[in-house]
Amino acid sequence: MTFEKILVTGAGGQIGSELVPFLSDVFGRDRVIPSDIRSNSADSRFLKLDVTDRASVDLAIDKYKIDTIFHLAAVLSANGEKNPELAYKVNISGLYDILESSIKSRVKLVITPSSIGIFGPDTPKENVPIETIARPVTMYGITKLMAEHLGNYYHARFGLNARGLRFPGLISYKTPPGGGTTDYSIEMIMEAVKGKSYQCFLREDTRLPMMYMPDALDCLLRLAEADETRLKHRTDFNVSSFSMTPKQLEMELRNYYPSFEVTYRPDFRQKIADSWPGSLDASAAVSEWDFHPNYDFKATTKDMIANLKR
Ligand code: AKB
Repeated sequence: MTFEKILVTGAGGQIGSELVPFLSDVFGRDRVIPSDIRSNSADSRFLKLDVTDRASVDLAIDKYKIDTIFHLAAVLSANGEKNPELAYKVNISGLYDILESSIKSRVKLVITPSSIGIFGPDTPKENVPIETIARPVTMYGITKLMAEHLGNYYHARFGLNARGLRFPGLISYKTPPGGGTTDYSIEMIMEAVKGKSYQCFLREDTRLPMMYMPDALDCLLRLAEADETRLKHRTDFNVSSFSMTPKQLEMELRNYYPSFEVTYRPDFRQKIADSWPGSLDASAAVSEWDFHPNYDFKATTKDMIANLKR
C-alpha cells in the first residue's frame, strides 16, 4: 500500500516547506520524512539528504521503508541559467538516483513536478495542449522535459508508478522561491505590503500562467491519489489557475495600496519568460484526476496580502 511512508525531497524549498505540513495533516506526522540538502533543526523528522549522492538516497529509502516519494529537489529556471552544471546535476542526476533507488527498494509511487519551463519559443502561446512543440531554451526546461520522459520510461520499462505535472509560476508567502522567473509576482506583492515600490525584472506585458500554493498542494495530492485506470497521461499534466502580466498585478495591488509604484527593468529572465506560453490547456488534469483550482487572480492576491500582513 502507498502513503505508508512518504519521503519529500527538497522539503526546505518553496513547495516542500508547505507540502510537508499539508501531507502530515492528511496522512499523519510520523508518515512523512522531510529531507533537504540543508538540515532543519526545527523539525526533528528532518533528514539531511543530497539527492545526487546515490548511496545516501538508497540508505534513506531503505531505513525509513519509503513507499512514496514527492521528489521536489530542483534548481529553478533563473538559477539554472546562472549555474547550468548544478541544474543538470540536481535535476537529472538527482532524479536518476531517486528513480534507480525506487526500483531497487520497490517504492510504489514517485511524483516529480515538471514545469512550463519545458516549453520553448516555438510552442504556441495560448491554451497550449500537453502534446505540442517542446524545445526548451533553458537548462531547467531541458532537465524538466527529460524528467517527464524518464518518468514515462521507468513506468514502461520497470513498472514504476511515476507521475508528474507541469507547474506554472507558483505564488506563495511562507518560503521564498529559489531563483525562478515567475518569482517577480511574489516579490511584487511583498514589496507592496511593505509599503515600498518595486522594480520588476520582466516587461509589464509578459503574460504567464500562475497558481496559488494551496491549489498546487491540492494538485499534488489529487495526482498522487488518482485512480490508475483513469490516467491516459503520467508525467506531463498541464495545470494552471489563471494567467496574468506584471502590469495586471501592479494594477490589482493598487486597489489595496493606491500609491504603490512599479518600474520595469527587464533583465536576462525576460528571455526565459518570452520562451514560455501565456496560458495552458489543463483539460486532461480535469478529466483524469479532477483538477479543480479554487483561487483565481483576485482571490490569490487578496489571500497573499491578508497572510503577508499577518
Ligand atoms: C520558475 O520560474 O523557474 C518556476 C517555474 C515556472 O517552473 N517557477
